[in-house]
Amino acid sequence: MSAASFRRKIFGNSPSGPSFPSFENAAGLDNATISALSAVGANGAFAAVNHPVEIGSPGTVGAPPTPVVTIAATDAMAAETGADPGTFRVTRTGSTVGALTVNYTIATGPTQASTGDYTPALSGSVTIASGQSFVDITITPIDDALFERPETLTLTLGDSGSYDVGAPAAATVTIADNDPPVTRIDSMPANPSGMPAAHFAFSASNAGSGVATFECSIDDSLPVPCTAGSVDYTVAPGGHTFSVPAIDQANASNRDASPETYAWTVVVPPSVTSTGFVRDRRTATYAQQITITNNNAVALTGPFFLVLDALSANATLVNATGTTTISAPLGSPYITVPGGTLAPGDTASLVLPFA
Ligand SMILES: [Ca+2]
Ligand SMILES: [Ca+2]
Ligand SMILES: [Ca+2]
Ligand SMILES: [Ca+2]
Repeated sequence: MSAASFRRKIFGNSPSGPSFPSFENAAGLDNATISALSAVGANGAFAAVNHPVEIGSPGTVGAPPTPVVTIAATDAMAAETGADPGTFRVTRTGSTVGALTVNYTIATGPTQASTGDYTPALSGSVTIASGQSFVDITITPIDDALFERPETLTLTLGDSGSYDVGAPAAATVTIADNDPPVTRIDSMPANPSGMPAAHFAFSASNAGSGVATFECSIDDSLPVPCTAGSVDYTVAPGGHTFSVPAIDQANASNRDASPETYAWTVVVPPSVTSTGFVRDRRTATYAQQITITNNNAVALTGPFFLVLDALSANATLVNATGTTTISAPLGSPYITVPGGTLAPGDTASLVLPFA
């Protein structure tokens, strides 16, 4: 029962006529439409001392009760698709006479929507009009192109001298995203590559606040999760294809419809054969013919480096490119065969003259 005080009133003689009804005002409303009549004994209605049928009703003396304000999300789900709005309702108790301005704060943080995610911009206060017990705040998502997580907009009521904050004091609208992640391959092996090891790194190129996961496939194998954003393979010589789509972690059906792919070829070094040493009687020098064969399905481009690891004694290479003196068995001497392209299956020969 609300705080109230009563005064005993001695009524004088009542006018003749029918009995006077009383009214039910248990809520203590001012200027409210009377909707129910009271009988003596109900809701504090009493009979006048000097008249058997005249009754009175208690009234409130003093200030009306402070209104209590609450907030709720009457439409908690909003979405970029179709500009599906979300709505908060701020409600007050008690009298609806006079406007009431209510303050609120807008939550911030990594999971919260920001001002670029919805319209209109919220001011931090809203006014319940005179005669109204509530006001609605409706926001409409902005259909941007960013890949985002489901973002929340949380409003929390702030107290003021004009009202008390009741429960619930906070409400949340969630904005569903409609943009799948777009896949980007950030690092990959060279093409062609002389290395069997292949490292790939990838990411979502239209990254907003969304969290992407990935599925990797090599040479049309069954895709497997590669959530770390990178993957390593060891592959045989030959042609290979890598494929990866980015997927919305919050909604697996929201995936990049056109995965990124990368094709590359792993090559083996050209094979090398040589003749034995042949002595030229006129010049009294020795020569060795070297043949290089490209056994790959792709062309190889020089320069090529030939390691001469079978020398049994020091030798001097005459007119060779890159190195003139070969010392053995010190280290691994090599000569450079200059640039040029070896088509698949092609051979190239050179003669190494030794002094
Ligand atoms: Ca909605
Ligand atoms: Ca957005
Ligand atoms: Ca969108
Ligand atoms: Ca978006």
